[in-house]
Amino acid sequence: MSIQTVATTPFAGQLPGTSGLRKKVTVFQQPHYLENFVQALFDVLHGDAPAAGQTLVLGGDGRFHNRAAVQTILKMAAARGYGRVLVGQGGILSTPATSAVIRRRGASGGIILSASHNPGGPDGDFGIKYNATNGGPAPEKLTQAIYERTQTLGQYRLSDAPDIPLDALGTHMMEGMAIEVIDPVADYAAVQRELFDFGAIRRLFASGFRLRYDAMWAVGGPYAKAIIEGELGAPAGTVVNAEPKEDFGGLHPDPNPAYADDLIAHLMAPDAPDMGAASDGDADRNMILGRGFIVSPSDSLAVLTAYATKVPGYASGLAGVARSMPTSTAADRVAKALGIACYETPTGWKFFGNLLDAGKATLCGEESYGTGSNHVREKDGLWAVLFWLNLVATTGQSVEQLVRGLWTEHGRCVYSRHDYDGIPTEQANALMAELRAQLPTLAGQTFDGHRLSPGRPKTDGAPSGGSEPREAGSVGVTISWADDFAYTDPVDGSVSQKQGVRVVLEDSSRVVFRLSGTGTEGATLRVYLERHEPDASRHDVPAQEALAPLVALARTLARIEHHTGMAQPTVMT
Ligand code: VG1
Ligand code: CO
Repeated sequence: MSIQTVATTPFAGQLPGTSGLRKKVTVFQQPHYLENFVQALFDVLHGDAPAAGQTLVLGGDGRFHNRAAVQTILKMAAARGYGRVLVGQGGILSTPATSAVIRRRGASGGIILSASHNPGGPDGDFGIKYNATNGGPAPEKLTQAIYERTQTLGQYRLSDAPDIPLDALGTHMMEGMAIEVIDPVADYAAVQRELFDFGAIRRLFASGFRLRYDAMWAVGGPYAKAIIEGELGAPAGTVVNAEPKEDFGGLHPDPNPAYADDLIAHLMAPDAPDMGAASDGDADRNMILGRGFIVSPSDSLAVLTAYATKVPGYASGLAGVARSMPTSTAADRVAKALGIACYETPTGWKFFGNLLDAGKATLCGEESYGTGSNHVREKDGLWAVLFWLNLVATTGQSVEQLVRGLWTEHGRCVYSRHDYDGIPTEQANALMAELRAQLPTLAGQTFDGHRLSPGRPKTDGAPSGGSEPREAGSVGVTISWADDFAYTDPVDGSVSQKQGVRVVLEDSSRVVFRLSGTGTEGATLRVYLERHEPDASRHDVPAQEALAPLVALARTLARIEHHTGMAQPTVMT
């Protein structure tokens, strides 16, 4: 065994996006591609010094290329002088489990191999990201430094040791570094046990409560099996599609109404179970359903916030709640009623880390099916399912009743996200540039359902939408304000600009536009739509119908069809 130095040249584009570096598997399979990124990471973390005595956590969502990448990273960590690597059995660790292991074992950080909700397999996507000592995703300062290092890299170092057997628990040595193959579930399960009333959930299942948990052939399966069926006594078969596959069965492991159609069909059937749930590729996302009822992720965060004190881990109350900017304002309304702070951050879990570390927020959530708390520093799919189970068990209310209670008290934040996938990057950039150029003149403009026109200057008491009568049930048609969201981190003062164009109407309805930072092909435009409906008699109007006037405004304002050639979104959630 010896340490080799390999000459290399920089690759363009190794800039991590919303959640790590994601590229096609074929890109990661190029000689030196993964090695360059990992060397850049180690150089930024340790400078010229060895990582002596430090512990690294390593694992991934089990997708195609996971095993090969784990072996490469072990050899590079050995060359870097790490004292110990904790690697999940079979190279597997879910994203929230990695966060839990880093925190519980006092590791200096961890590497997660995942492209999360993106499809897998030899033609699919692969990804890598680094989580720091607090267990959370590397902040932008760090990802930027890694990127800069990738652009000047001339060599990397790795051991020429043989591959390590990963399928059995045990410890191996490589160049003086200990490699411990750990149970991927143990630390994670210990964290959940401290938070939830497992006894109450066990009694719920014993009373005949039926759950269908769809792990989408991804890494959530082993965790859900061990905890929900194993510890909580749910009948065998509660967790379906539970075995992690390298290509997720050829499906998108993305729990939303577009890709979890099988689960939705089960929950809409006459003999539907009481609750449905799903998690994504790396098990940090969650989708919650009641019998015949789909819970919007923004509502889920609001319900968890409202009822948190029913759960042992949060019984003493919440310090605050945080949501990503495009997530609906339902949580804000609950926070206000509870008298706690609500923070609005840019999209991506890395922005919650400081708020959690500083004790400013206890719960966090995103509209993209992500919810979590200060128990780890990642969103956590199974945690959200356990939270809902605990609430159902202790309140005696169904999933639907819990959400309807929220609506009755605070009104319904009708919400949808429309994605336009696979837009040529230049066209997507042109669309955003045009939107940004309009920002200074948008306030006061009116929209009649077809076109925008400069608003009449407001006079006292005059209806702001012009003299035409509004359609019954139409949204407010005058733009109140518009901007490009910028965030100043309240803890370290770091500033993140251009985080999404917000257009807010006089009745507080909202349209937000931003480009995805997780895709690997062209660009994805995300259009987020929100409208508050206080009138309970209108709470059952389907979201797409209630939001149709806002959709028309969004399409006109951004000239979506002109720029993309698309008359309809690819995915609506
Ligand atoms: C998307 C979501 C964002 C989420 C991110 C990572 O990012 O919008 O809310 O944090 O995915 O989720 P973007 O930039 O594509 O909109 V995961 O589960 O893929 O790590
Ligand atoms: Co994910």
